[in-house]
Amino acid sequence: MILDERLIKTVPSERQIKHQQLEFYAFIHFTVNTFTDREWGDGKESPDIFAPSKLDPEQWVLSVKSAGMRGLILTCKHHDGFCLWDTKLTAHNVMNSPCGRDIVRETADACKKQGIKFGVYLSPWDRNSPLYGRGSEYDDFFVGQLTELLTGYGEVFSVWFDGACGEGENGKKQYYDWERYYAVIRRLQPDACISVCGPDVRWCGNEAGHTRAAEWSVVPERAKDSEIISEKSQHEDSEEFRQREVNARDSDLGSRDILRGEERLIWYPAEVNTSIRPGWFWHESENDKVRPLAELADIYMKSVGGNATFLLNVPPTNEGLIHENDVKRLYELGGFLRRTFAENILPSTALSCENAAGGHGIENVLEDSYDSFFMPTSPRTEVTLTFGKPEKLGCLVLKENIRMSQRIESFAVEVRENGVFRRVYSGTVVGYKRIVPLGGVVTDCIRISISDSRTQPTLSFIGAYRQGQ
Ligand code: FUL
Repeated sequence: MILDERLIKTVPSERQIKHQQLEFYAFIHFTVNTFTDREWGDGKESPDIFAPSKLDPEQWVLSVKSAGMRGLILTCKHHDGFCLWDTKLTAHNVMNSPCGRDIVRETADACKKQGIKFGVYLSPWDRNSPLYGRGSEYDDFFVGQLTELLTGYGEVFSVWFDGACGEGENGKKQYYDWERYYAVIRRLQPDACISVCGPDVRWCGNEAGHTRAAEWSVVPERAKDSEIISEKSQHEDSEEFRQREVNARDSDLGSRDILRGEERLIWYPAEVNTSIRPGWFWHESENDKVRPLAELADIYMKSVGGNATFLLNVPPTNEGLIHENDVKRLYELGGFLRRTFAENILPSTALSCENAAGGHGIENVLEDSYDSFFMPTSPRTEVTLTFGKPEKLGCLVLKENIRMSQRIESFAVEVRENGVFRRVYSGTVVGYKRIVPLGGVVTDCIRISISDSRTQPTLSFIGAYRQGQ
């Protein structure tokens, strides 16, 4: 019955599960670029220009929290090499600027105080360091930077590396010793995920917020080496890149056909990263270009609701605050999510299913936990949700027990109207979470049919939500 043992033996690590459960978290891009109106600095900027007059990392944290985000990743050092913390390894840092405050410390503390996770972006490409391009001398310096960040600022949930690798101030390129960097991170922060240029979280392949209809978490190991996703991130400072979508060749990374014949499979879940504005850094000219609520809500539904996580960048201004237009949009997004998922009506719904395996009955989907889950005796099954009266529904949420890998490959949702079932959705991946939009359909009964699965499918949770007001 099992299609291929290796497929379902490929499961997430605990750190990957914890990371995926964060679902939605913020990127904060802030450095000298904020003051030069550029996207990439050249490393020659004077620390004197870094002078935010109203710097308030707690305002950043409160703003992103209002959108429902559960973590924040700060650009501790971008390609320009300017460090936002009190580092002993280079003078090119915030303590030698008019700001004079350890921004990494203040941000990590604000996250802790407000109960969200803190993560670090540290650019391996460093256009300021004279050591860059000098092999292990630079690796020592970079490992020293990692060590400061991973030992001095409390728990870190993500170490986010992009793949940009240009020339340093001496005109040379550096060949990064990734394995050495990874070993340091594992030793100092074993629970942190190493994202994008790392083994734990996969870049979705674009920076525009474009999502795949089928985003698999079990993929060939080759996905780690950029062979499938041709670039791990932006390699040139171009707006065109930031808007680029996934190309067709990359649209399916893990279907049964793709995995067939692959020797090594890994659990490598996707993260969708994009900015709330056109740029990663703040530009005054983009204050009126904050993305509309509908667009952000759509990316949320298709990323978090499409078996990926959502990393949304919100850049502070040169005053050191999130701009009021972004603050407003984040709050609106939070409101939209609170309304959309206000009440799960499943507990007062009659549930029935075909062929539940012993101990894995359908009632287990009421509790959102991997300890109790529904599992039928065969790869196909049908689950029926019968409401006491017609309900106007906004969406349905399905979750697999990913501790047992992802198994579902094909499913459909039908709604009953005037006694007749009508198919409103058909899909492939469920994985960690699938949000099925129902668009306000009025129905007294929903049928979920799983028509294909790698072996007996699991559902750890089902939620049904009324249309938000
Ligand atoms: C890329 C960088 O070049 C961009 O500036 C930005 O930081 C993005 C998230 O990653 O590789």
